[in-house]
Amino acid sequence: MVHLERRMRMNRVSTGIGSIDEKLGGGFPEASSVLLLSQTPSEKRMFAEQFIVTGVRNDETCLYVDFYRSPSFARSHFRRYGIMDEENLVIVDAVSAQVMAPSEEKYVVKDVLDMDNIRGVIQKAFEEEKPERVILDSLDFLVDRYPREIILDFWHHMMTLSKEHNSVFLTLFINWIMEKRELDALERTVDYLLEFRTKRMGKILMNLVKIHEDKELGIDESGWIPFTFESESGVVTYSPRIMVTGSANSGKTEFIQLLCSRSVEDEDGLKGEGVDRGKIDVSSVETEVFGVRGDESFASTFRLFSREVSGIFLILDSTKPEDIEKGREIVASNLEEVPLVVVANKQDLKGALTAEEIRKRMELPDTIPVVETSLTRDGDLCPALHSLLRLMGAA
Ligand SMILES: Nc1nc2c(ncn2[C@@H]2O[C@H](COP(=O)(O)OP(=O)(O)OP(=O)(O)O)[C@@H](O)[C@H]2O)c(=O)[nH]1
Ligand SMILES: [Mg+2]
Repeated sequence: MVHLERRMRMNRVSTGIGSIDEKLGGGFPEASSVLLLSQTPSEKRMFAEQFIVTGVRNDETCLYVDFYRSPSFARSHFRRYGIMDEENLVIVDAVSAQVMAPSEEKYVVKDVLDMDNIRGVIQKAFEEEKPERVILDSLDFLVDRYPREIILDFWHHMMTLSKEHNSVFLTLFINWIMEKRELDALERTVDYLLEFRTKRMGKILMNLVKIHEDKELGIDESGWIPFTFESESGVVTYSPRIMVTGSANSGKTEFIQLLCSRSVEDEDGLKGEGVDRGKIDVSSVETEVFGVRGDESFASTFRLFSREVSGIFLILDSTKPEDIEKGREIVASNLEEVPLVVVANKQDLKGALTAEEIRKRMELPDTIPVVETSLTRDGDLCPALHSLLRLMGAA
């Protein structure tokens, strides 16, 4: 408990990604260790770069131990984040010697097959530069070349050095070789585990990160958080989005309110009157749901933002033939072929057309499901939701 209180009071080191800092309580605590882990290649490095760029801009000394990229190539990557004072970026060059190229860096590993050489160069860099932030890129490079005990010994040495110098230490690791038991042991030695993966949702390829924290901090692990790179801001997080559209009075608001009663968070009063917005959990990814009336201007506005939408519910009042005509236009304006499900609503009313009749009238291809609902009678959205998630590849 004393330990916990001490940790909570510690200075926080910003990751440079607003929503991640928020979840971490301001950033990683000083002197903490973080494992960036994935099972397949993913965008872990982008996260590490953002972390370094944030430090460099904050006038902190940042040490980047790179076994994979030449220093000039690494620096060109850092420049994508915009202007910064590169004086604060110290690269331990473990690449030039591998390709027998000269190096202009101050710290150079001459022989990556000599562990004493690696350890010596890094230790010297720690002692002379006293870095606030350190990246090891990466552990898998070493796993391919050294026996397990030697790597673990080296890695613990790195962690000790970081604690001594109050540095936040991030290690990148693609694990395709360690067994679960070994990996668990590795995870237990770090303060934070950040898991990365890449997943396709709709047409969008998402980079996802999930934060697991030191249990002593008493904070639960996060869901999967999608992130991307934007040239102005660097790494940013976002929510996938599902659009609910259809004619006036078809049941959009009712639909969103029922769907989002399973909402994970409600912090900005999402269920208020007239607010067509909510959040749901789609395979552990927080997904935004929003309503847009399918009126005259729909096709032209939709063209502008359709790429940012992962799925569409088209809600029809099944008793209104004019709704069905409007629905045809909406389907026709979905040029990007965003996954779409037609919801044949108000099935409880007399004269409601069946899903099959609607399919015929709209001349829908088999790839677009039509699902009957009666929101005010049973409010069962499961078949509609399941159909869309299947199309989005998320079910
Ligand atoms: N009988 C019946 N009424 C429904 C059903 N679904 C929605 N309604 C009713 O239809 C009316 C319109 O529903 P809303 O959810 O407000 O429709 P909307 O699409 O958001 O309408 P606008 O925001 O005006 O475009 C409300 O009175 C709902 O209670 C249904 O399945 N059956
Ligand atoms: Mg409405």
